[in-house]
Amino acid sequence: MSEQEKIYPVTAEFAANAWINNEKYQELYAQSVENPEAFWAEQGKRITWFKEYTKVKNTSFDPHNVSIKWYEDGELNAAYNCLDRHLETRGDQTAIIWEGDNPESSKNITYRELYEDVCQFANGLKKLGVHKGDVVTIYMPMIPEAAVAMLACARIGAVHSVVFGGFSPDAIAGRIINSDSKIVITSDEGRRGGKQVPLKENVDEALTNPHVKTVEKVVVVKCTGGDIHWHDHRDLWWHDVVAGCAKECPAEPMNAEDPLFILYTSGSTGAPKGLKHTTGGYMVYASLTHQYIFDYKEGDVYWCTADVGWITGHSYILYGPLANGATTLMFEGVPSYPTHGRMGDICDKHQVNILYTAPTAVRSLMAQGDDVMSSSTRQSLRLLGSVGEPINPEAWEWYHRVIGNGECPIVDTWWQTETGGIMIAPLPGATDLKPGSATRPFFGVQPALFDSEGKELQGATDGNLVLQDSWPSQARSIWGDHERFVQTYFSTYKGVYFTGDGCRRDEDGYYWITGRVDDVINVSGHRMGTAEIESALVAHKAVAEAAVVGYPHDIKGQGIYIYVTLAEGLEASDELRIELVKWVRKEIGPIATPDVIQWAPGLPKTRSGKIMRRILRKIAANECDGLGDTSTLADPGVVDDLIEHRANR
Ligand code: 6R9
Repeated sequence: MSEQEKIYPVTAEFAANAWINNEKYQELYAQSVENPEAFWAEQGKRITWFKEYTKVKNTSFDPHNVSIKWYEDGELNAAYNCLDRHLETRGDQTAIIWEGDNPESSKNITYRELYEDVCQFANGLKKLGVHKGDVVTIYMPMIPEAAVAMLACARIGAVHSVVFGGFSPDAIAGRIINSDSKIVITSDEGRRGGKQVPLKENVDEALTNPHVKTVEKVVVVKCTGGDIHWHDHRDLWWHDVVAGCAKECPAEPMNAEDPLFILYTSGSTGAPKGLKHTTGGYMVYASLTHQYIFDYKEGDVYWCTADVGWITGHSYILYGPLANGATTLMFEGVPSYPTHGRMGDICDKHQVNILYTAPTAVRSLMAQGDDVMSSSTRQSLRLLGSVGEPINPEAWEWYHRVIGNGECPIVDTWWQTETGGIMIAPLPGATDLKPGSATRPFFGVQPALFDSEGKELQGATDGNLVLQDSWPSQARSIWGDHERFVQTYFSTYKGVYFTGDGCRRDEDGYYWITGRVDDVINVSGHRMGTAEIESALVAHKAVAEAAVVGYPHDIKGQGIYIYVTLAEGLEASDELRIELVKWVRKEIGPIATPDVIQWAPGLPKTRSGKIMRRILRKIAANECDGLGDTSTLADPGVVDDLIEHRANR
């Protein structure tokens, strides 16, 4: 039997004890799609509302009128749901276990302590003149203050825009400009793998951009104590901001459709898009999926290894788990420091029950061999999760056998920044697992596969993945550009949401995500637009033209392969190659570090001048025999040259 056909049935333990078994799944799923109104009216009750909703769903995917509203007349506060409502029952329970980069530093923060910290900082933000609806940019390491800052914004109705700490000054500036942020919250430096990350310095540089006009204050957490430049008129220490502030702060009543946060993500064209997420539906969906997909039970210690700079961190480190009163672990460091056994050591140290990580982390550990985890037992683990990119069956098996000691189901969760929460995933008490498949849709999610002509495909087949109706945590728009939102997601296929992913459905109705069908690449679970990398490259004076594609990479999933045509009269050299790699890191950030640069005297183009990426992808993947039809090329000779000079890697 091939690996792909192997089935891991629901374990007896999960079948008996899980929130949802298969009958329940079938029953609730049917309800959720036949009568979404009634289903979501009921699920909405898991959230505490200041004002009850009377309307539930009001959504349209009609390209002439895309409009998405859930619980639209309800009022609530996200921070209240994550904190205040737990104080009476679990004030002394640990809300956040923080594990430092240094294995000797960790601390537990109770719900009451977190509540007080959030209130105090919320008062600090108010003191700085932050009002409901203002945008606050957060560029921070994985320290508790990042969570406090996000929740403090939510508490006063400010909209947070978290920028991942691995992004460059240019990327920060772009996001600040696009969102008109008034305040930036950062720290002196971050710590990762024993090294310092110059966060404040990056913010300083971002703010030298002449187009940044809205930032009034920069709040700086003292994290490493490293040397930084200080601008008296603008910079404030976090500890000075909170000094003297009360530890009580009323939670602002927010309409369900008021924005909770903006999060930028890459698409196939143009600058990153700021997806706008709102409050009510997001909180309902994040908490519901967290409970059922991770089968979260009272007292479980839950660890999601993502960074809060990504949607996974928003929904499944912070909002979902805290809304459910969970103990959520926040890790400052990286899986390989000080040793490759670190993740297992953390599981043992904090008795982690549920571990949610990315395939790239699994593959890099797998490359170290089976005894990479020998310093830990991981006996506390009950369930494993995967997110960010397709998990290949070999990595799935290894994750199951080595990390999970062969005893833990794996929930492979497919979703996107745009979806706000998990869309397709197994429920561990209901769904037999097939390694490599995200399996079946969650409640209310209606996937379908379309061909390139826009025809819906039935049965077992391959196609482009769309979602046919709205769900509560769906992004409502692109910040400041609703037209682009409509164009990007609702114009390819009429009346449905287009995900940008390819997918196969098998005989059992299981979904297997095959990867992006657009010009987005996924490097170590980080989503990047090839167009963004190309525009960074052509901004370098030596580059006349550049084309970027992804190619299969053993650990990262996809690597970045770049074809560069040099400016007239310039010679290719190793120095120039190194310079261009550095340039891209500086322009976008280390996550966009090129893996391969091939010098290309010309790029394959159609007669109308469009670069034929299909061919470049094949050459990068070393599939030069299957180039397909090249007859539409303006100059077919270009391809032979590229094949002949394929870069070694
Ligand atoms: C949550 C997140 C979204 C893109 C998505 C898809 C890929 C995510 C996946 C997966 C296969 C999974 N993706 N989870 N592919 N199986 N379980 O990662 O959001 O950063 O917006 O990326 O990631 O291609 O379209 P985001």
